[in-house]
This record gives sequence, C-alpha cells and structure tokens, in this order.
Amino acid sequence: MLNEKMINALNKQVNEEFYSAYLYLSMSAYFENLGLKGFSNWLSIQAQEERDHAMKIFRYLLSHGANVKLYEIKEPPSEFGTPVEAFNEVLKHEQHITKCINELVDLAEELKDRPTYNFLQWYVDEQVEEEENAREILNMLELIGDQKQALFMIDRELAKRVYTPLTNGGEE
Ligand code: OFO
Repeated sequence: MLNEKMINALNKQVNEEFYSAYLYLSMSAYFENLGLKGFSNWLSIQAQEERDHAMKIFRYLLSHGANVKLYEIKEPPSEFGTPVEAFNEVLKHEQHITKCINELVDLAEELKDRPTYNFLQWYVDEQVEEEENAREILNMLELIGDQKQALFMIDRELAKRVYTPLTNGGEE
C-alpha cells in the first residue's frame, strides 16, 4: 500500500510527463513548419517517449491499487524562436524534470518507501540521458551558428531517430 503523499506526488508527475509530451509535440509541429523535418521527427519521438514515461507511472500506481488522477494538461507554447532557443528550452525543461524526479526520490526516502525508491531509479538514469541528449543537440546548434548547410546536416541526422517502445509497455 502506497502512502497518500507518494500517490499524490506520483499523480503530479504523470501530469508533468504528459505536459512534456505536449511541449515536444508542439515543438515538433513548429519545426515541421520551419521546414526542418528531422528536428520535427526527433521531437515527435521525444513526445512519444514522454507519454511512455507517464504511462509507466500510471501502471505503477495501478499495480499498487492506488487511485490514478489525471490532472488537466496545461497548454504549451506554440512559438519557440530559433533552433538554439528551442533546444535551450528543451534542456531547461529536462532540468526541471530532473528536479521533480529528485524530489520524488527524496520523498520515497523520507517515507522509507523502498518499492517506489527502486522504481524511481529508472527515471534517475533516464534523466541523465535526457539532459545529455538535449545538451548535445544544443551544443551542435551553438557551434554551427548561422551556417544553414550545417543546420540541414543536423536535420538529416535527427531524421534517423526511430521510436523504441519501452519493454513490457512500462509494466512493473
Ligand atoms: Fe524527458 O523525461 Fe520524461 O519528462
């Protein structure tokens, strides 16, 4: 049986993850309209992964017989400026999510909730990767400056990203 505080915090994180999916989907549309389909592809896959992150917590709550509460998802922006500005936003957002995950880990520790503590370790590792990916793209964009040809080369690279669903659909 999960502690009520933990259940509430995990339900809030479900919302954070769905918001992440919304944010990246909105960015994906923005980049497609800019003519950068590779960036758009990368972000649309990112959005799918965020949905998986939400569903993994959703399944975890249900597997513990806890109530799932789906809060309203806030509206994401629809304009993101230059590619550098957009990926600055991605990195900033992932840093925010890392902070949320760390707070959940702290709460699990405080409540001596070992199962949730263990469950959250997947997210701790995932966030290292999420920040690294965002930083890598941001660094490339900063490096190329205004060189359009280089931008299209990055776009071609990002077009190669394929979606890999989580094994066992995020079930515990
Ligand atoms: Fe981007 O890792 Fe979930 O939110």
